[in-house]
Amino acid sequence: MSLSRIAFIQCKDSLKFTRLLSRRFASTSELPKYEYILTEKKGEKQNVAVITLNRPKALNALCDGLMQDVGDAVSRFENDETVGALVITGSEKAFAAGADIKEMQDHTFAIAAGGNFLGQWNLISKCKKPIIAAVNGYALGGGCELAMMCDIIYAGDKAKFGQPEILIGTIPGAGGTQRLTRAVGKSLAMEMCLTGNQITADIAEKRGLVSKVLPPDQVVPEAIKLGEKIASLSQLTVSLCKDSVNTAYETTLQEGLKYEKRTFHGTFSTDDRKEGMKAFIEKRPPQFTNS
Ligand code: DAK
Repeated sequence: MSLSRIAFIQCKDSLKFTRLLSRRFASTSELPKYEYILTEKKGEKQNVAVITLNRPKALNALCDGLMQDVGDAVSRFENDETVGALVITGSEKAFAAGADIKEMQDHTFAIAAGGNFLGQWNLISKCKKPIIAAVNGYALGGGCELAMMCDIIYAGDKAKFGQPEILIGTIPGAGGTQRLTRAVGKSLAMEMCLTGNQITADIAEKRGLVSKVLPPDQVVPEAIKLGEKIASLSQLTVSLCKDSVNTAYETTLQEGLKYEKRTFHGTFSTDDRKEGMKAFIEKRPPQFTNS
């Protein structure tokens, strides 16, 4: 009897176990077939990974299984040397309508606070490679928070951003009160978190939550183009730069400036910094080696 057959019989939650098995034996280059997401490599050089949330009947509600899929795919693409940037997107109707309320409804405080409840979420914000959120439709609650965990947000002109947790008796739990406040300022963040009011893509752009608003069918292609541009640069320098920008959220201005300067100095020990400057002076495109 095959290993997977034994697993099927022995495991109470056979579906979960089979998913684990398929991940365990899949190589980095060969991605497993996920239950809740689609993955592909796009761009002329196939160096942009696209993760599409694919749970349309629930408006991509972020159940634990979906977030495990996303976490697993992000980790694999992070370790895939051929990938220079990631895009996370959803459908035209919903990027994601939040964490799965049906899954959470019976949780006790002990379950929510302990164990590994929604434990995969942190993997996204810890990824060293740039992640672009390509948002169409609803980005609500955990959906808005997932987009904000990404490094850049492109939005379709019908996208809606909101933190409606207050309407179901709870508060944002994955950055809605923190990242949103830093992005749009206290007054608008307060209004959104205290009322559940949604904002349009235009307002989100005006307030700095998203960097570009596009017609819905252009959001993913433009995000991929942006990813290609980033992927064409030194991946080593890109990850240092991402780290330095993120440090702005974690520290004082003086400490941040010191960190930035040290990182800048550090680039002088890399081949790619030498090559970049040499290529500029020789008026030719640089050949980065990520070293
Ligand atoms: N969860 C589960 N199912 C959902 C859902 C959600 N968040 N959002 C939508 N659905 C389901 C609906 O139940 C419905 O399913 P059926 O009834 O057909 O079975 C289907 O998707 C279609 O939804 P509607 O019929 O409601 O569609 P409408 O177009 O009328 O309305 C809507 C769309 C997005 C306005 C509405 O569905 C809505 O208000 N959804 C809920 C939005 C919401 O409250 N989101 C916040 C959830 S709390 C954490 C990480 C994350 C979080 C917290 C902590 N840690 C790491 C600690 C996040 C928390 C949240 O996001």
